[in-house]
Amino acid sequence: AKTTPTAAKNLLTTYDYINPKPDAELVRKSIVYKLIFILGIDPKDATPADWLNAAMFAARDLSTENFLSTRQIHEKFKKRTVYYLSMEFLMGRAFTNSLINQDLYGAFEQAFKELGLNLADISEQEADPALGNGGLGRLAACFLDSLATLRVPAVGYGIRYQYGMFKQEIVDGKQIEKPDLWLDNGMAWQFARPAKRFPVSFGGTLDTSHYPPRWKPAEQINAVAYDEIVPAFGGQIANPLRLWTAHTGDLFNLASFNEGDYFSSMEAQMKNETIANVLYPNDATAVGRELRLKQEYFLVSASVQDIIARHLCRYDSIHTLPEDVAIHLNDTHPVLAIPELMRILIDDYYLPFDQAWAMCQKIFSYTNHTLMSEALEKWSVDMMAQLLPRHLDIIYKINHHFIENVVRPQGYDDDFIRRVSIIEEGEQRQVRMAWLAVIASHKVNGVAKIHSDLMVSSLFADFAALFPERFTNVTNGVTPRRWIAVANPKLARFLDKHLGGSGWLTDLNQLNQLNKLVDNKDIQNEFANVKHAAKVRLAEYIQREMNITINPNALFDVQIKRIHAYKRQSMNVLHIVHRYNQILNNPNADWQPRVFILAGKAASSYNEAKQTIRLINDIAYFINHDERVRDLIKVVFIPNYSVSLAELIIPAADLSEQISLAGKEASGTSNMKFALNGALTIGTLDGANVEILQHVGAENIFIFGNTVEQVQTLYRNGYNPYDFIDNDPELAQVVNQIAQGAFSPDEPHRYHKLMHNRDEFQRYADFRSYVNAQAQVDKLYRQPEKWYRAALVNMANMGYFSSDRSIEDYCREIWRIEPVSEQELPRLA
Ligand code: CR6
Repeated sequence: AKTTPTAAKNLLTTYDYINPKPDAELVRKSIVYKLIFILGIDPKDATPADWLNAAMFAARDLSTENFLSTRQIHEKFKKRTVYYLSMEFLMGRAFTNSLINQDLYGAFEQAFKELGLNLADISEQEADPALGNGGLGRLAACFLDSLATLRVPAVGYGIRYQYGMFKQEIVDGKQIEKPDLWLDNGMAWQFARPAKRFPVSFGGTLDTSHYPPRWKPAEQINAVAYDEIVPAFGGQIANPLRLWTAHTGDLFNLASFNEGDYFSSMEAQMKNETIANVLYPNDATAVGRELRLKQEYFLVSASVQDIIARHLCRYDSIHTLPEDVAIHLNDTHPVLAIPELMRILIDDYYLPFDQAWAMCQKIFSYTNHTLMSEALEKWSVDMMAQLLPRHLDIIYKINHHFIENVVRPQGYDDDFIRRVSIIEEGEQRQVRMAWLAVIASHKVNGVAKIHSDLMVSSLFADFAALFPERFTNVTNGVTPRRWIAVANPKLARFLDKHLGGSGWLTDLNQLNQLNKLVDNKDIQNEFANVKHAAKVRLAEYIQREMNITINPNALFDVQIKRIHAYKRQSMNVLHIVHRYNQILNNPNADWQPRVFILAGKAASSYNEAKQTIRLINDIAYFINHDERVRDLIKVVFIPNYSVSLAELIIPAADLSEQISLAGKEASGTSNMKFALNGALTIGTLDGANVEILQHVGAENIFIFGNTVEQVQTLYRNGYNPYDFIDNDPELAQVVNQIAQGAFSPDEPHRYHKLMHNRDEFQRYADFRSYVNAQAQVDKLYRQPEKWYRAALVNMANMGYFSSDRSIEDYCREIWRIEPVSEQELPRLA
């Protein structure tokens, strides 16, 4: 039943939109057509948001053929495919990105000009879908861009949360969380797939009197798909991001309905509607909530069912699954995909356990994104027994198989077995999801070299002894399409000019050629102008949105990321206050003016992080209004950090703050985006900073602070913050000022606890070396020739940090996937 009428087939290859490429005239007609016939709006009444929707439909049309033909190629050549499972995709705005990837920006710009409108203003109407918390979700988005651009057969699977990351407002210096209504204006970018639905079951009982045991679930929810097109740079290929939503119409409590209790079956319906409602606003902290577990199972159950259905379209046997399919687990959140696939293979396809297990081990791979113990998911055995009895049963069997067939034969003792068991014993028995991921996967990787090494020597040391060849590293990367071409068009033109074309966009190592130009004064100046223009643009935004005036000639010192104690925003604050004191002590010295720019969200339940936001705002208010500092310091906390704000801020940064405690930031990815945009890094030997140092050279980066080994020694010797405070009078002054209310006179003890806690992340130990490194920054900035030379060297050596390189590593080392070849591409008529 898969025939295509000939007439429709022809349309698929001769659609005159793509061949030849549309000009402004055709684009304008298409936009107006969409406005009238799809949206039903008279052009004379259209708002900018209406125009955006019309334009998005017009742009979507232009990638739809590629999207459909990509699927056809994959089917025709039976391309082995990677399925990337992630609870988060922080895609950012789609419209401008799609125009740039398809080389249509000019045509759309011209079309809007003819309509008397401005494309840049229209693009600003787009909601920024924030279906992720931070680095992990944005990494997934960069990876999708690279997968498409490299023509890798790939599907992203996630959840279409009704409410993404909350909208942050700052009221009286405090974070206020408001719902993010990203779907309010419609979502022209996604195709609804009402027919693509899979039932997801929960609860009930397990009847073990049969083999395989029979799971009789209590509830069933339908997962329904929405597909978002992920266009490759250069057109031709487009992959899907498939996002699941709960079909609320047919949520049903089968058990109570069968018992005739219609009312309580409705009650379950109400409760379950929330499954795809909200993204958990947490970053590096685990949530032990039942709804979270349900969300995770909802994602993997729908996705695994879909993966199998797709496989069976190509092959008539389930046995070929491992040749056809690679499933990647983005952190532990989707790890239930392992018992879910086992369940389907055993219960629905009657495969013996050993055979199903062997298949899983070929199919799954897993990325670890943190060593912080609070972020390693564990679910209580009791809760899992309630919600997913069959899966718990399978996990027990996996654990038994692992201990009896893998661990014991190697002669390990009971203590070792207790440590590696998937089930953590104790008052509350728990399922260790990371252990399950490691045991089931053929490859486990960390996200930067130092992180992968620490992963093997600490968190997974026991497993590394069992499976030494299983562990590997893939250093993170970022896409130059979004982080230069979309975010910083002036820099893109600069690179085009000096690198002889735009080849760098898909081959970032070409930036290397800049190395021979770094001493050229004209080129330094030209880059300084690019930087200045971005700073002016940001200054205008800050003036308009926050009514704060900043000087674009000052040094822009930027820290933007989730607010977390380990990222040490409060150490940044210590330096700001220290500098403030120095200026007041010595007002006539030749100070380098600086603007400190911070942004980021705190998880709603994370008090210390919220206090930090408030402290930054209190200090900003105080210092910005102190006449005596004469604009030598300005402090700005920009509310509601998002991908689109990052696109505005990163190009404008002179200095990138990457100051986490060594050993705590697995990789970081904004560090790469900043350096790629010609900012210099001040940072610790943590995460990818270490590799950035290796690539740009010690003279072009400001490294400070204790190493991982020194940090561990301090911990081991019983770290005492007062060893540092009491021995550094300037530090003691800063701590006392903040703790005693110098910046919160209306409530003097507001920050007492924040300053006098146990300083888990050793801010005080690194303070002095941080302040010294900051002095080096000032010194270099006063020598523009040296500064811009260093900035150019940074850019020139960032080729390695393209997400294209990361994805090539994954394809080769982990997934064994071949891209669509030149020959397999459809030929344009
Ligand atoms: N918080 C790491 O902390 C890393 C990203 C992407 C993080 C960060 O250093 O760059 O993942 N970890 O690999 C988690 O989310 C668990 C992050 O974004």
